[in-house]
Amino acid sequence: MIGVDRGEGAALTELSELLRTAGVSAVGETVQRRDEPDPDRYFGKGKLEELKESITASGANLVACDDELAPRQERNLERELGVPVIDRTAVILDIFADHAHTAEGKLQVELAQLEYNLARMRGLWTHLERLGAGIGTRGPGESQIETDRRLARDRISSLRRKLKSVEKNRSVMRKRRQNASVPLIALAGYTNAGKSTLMKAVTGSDVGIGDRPFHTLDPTTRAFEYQGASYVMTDTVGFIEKLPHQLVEAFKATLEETALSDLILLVIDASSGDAGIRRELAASESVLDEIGAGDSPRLIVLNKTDRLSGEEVEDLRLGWPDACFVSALTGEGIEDLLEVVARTFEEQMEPVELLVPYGEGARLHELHEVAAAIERRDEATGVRVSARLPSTEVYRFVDLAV
Ligand SMILES: Nc1nc2c(ncn2[C@@H]2O[C@H](COP(=O)(O)OP(=O)(O)OP(=O)(O)O)[C@@H](O)[C@H]2O)c(=O)[nH]1
Ligand SMILES: [Mg+2]
Repeated sequence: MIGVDRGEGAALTELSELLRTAGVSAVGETVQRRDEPDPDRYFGKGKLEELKESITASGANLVACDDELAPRQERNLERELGVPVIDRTAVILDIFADHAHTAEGKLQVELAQLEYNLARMRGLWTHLERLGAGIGTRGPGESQIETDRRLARDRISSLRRKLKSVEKNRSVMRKRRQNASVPLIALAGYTNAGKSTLMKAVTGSDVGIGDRPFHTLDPTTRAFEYQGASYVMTDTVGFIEKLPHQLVEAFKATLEETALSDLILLVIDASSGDAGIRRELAASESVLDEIGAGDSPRLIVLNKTDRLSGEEVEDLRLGWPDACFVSALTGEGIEDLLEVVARTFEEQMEPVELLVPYGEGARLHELHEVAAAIERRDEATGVRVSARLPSTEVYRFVDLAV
């Protein structure tokens, strides 16, 4: 494993986790302290020599880089080192390809992989073009790559079209949920933080849980009730630092579930230490920004408290006074979390008493679209309705208030 320490102390533990998930075992790491990777070879000359020696000594047959490599860096490294070189993005794409189960997930991963490969082919192609211009010929390699690029582009357009139609289905379902005006809660956060475990603890539904990054790729939505009110919870793909933008792009539709939710539970592994918590939070915030959920209401959930001592939890509470502390595994704190969630939604809803005159079915319909906890009673002049309305919608019905 290779990486650059930009002064924050590069830890390749995450890369080794990713590699383990992809079925590769790491035998060593070489890190260089520098502001930016070398644009041509990633490392400087001396470090490259050191790397060569450690490859020979360890018998490694693959080099994995913690950053996304420019095609040129990748090519130069392979030439110098004599072993295949892959970057972080390729490793993550590989894991995604392995974990995608639904038709949509598979399409999304293939799209991301093609985009990634196309960029690489383009790099190779410009390189050959330069050579070609030098010796004044068009090499066969070049036309082959042109064909490959065209095929890749065709496939990309066809994948985009297919994804569009899947998306349409999804938005119909989402619309139906929104109309039912059941609050939608989305789980978001670092991969392996325990989102799916929390989903299971809250909804009782049997979702996939695994001690490896990116176990969940396909979104799951489950309903649950708390104190008589209904909610819907969605669990989706986890985040990571430097999440390949091709993936964010390809998973836009999936991630939209998160962006459109009424409340985001930002799940963080509380046992990853203060620096770890901050890192997970920063990585999650940056993905949320990228998917347009930067301003969505959210609640920080610090999970896995069972791994901490009572004292450690108290210390964390001081630093994170607004966070909810839970153990999705033991169920500790879940009740308090749901209480906070319920209160959050209550604050956004106002109780109303309305009288809808007979013959105004359209208004009743309108009401049903946005109101919750509707109770209706037929009276002499119309339907008497008690309900809770989102504060932002109350003005639409003031004329019916009693
Ligand atoms: N000790 C402890 N382990 C937990 C807790 N919650 C989750 N885990 C473990 O953490 C690992 C990851 O849990 P998941 O629920 O799959 O995590 P996730 O956030 O859904 O991860 P991805 O879907 O891969 O992004 C599993 O091994 C869980 O058993 C907890 O509260 N305490
Ligand atoms: Mg999961």
